[in-house]
Amino acid sequence: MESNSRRKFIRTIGLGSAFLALKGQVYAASKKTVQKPVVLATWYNQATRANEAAWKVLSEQGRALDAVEQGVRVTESETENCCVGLNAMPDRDGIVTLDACIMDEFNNCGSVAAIEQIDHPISVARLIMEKTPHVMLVGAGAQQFAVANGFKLKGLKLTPGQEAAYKAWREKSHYEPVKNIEKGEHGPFAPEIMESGEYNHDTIGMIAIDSKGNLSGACTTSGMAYKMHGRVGDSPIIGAGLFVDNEVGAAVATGVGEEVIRICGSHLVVEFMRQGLSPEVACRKAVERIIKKSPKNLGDSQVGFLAINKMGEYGGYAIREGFDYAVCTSQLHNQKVNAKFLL
Ligand code: SD4
Repeated sequence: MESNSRRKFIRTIGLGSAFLALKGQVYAASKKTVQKPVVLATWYNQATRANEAAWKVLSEQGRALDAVEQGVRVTESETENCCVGLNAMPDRDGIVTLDACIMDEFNNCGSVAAIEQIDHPISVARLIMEKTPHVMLVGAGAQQFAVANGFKLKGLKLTPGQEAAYKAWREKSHYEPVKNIEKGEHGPFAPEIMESGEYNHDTIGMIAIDSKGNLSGACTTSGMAYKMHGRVGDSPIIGAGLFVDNEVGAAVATGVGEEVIRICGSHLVVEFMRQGLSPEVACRKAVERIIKKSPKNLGDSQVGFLAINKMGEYGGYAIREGFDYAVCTSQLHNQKVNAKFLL
């Protein structure tokens, strides 16, 4: 009897102190001003136009999910980028295949990989999230689902520059996915691609917090130019290219997807934020993890992460120099940020 009431007392004390600790955290959080809405997207040059569309939704008290979908659709429609939407660089068989994913504040997520002839893979991903019991559809099945839901099949539209670069590449079809930095081998992009000027990192990853304080994210890409047909990168993989936890924050990745997948990059960033790290430090620690875990494979590969937390604080980090992003808040209109880097 005595020991029963002692146990009860200990349980009560335990619960009491847990409650106090929790109250302390809530209090500490509530003393900070939450900045909202906020939207940020990868690669400044393309992000500004995408952010405009997202900001329109957010500034009208819209939902972050709608903002990120509308935002990245802008990039999917553009003709001047090489790696998003149907105007993207083809794979090594000359076929454009697209990857995308989206995640909302309720832990819903949808993803599409290796889809062909569909101009807005992000909206297909959203439909998969909202209309099916599944998270991910790929290839022919994804296209079939898109067409059944009103998407029209569109032809390939390589620009003359892309056409010329592809033809030049076909002459040697140089493809070297495996690399060993100690032997001086290059990264997954053949030197012809890097030197052609046709390659740039044009995946768009966008994360946002809306005026209600809810988070969402979207990511869309054609992946690597001249990749093997059927290759899927990190961008449509929930947890790698994108992850959202509405209690904590959201993160998105860009760069060489194989490196991001190996460490479950975006999920890792969110988990670092859960441990109390700022978005920038969380991104830096994920970059450190890539460098630590891929010492032989890294070559000259680039990876960048962006993150935002529940307070609307944001940040980014990259393996090397050159990763930039654009941010919109009530104070900043498409502010350019050059991400810090490690190598
Ligand atoms: C991929 N992460 O397919 C994408 C490519 C990318 O900027 O982000 N490029 O690996």
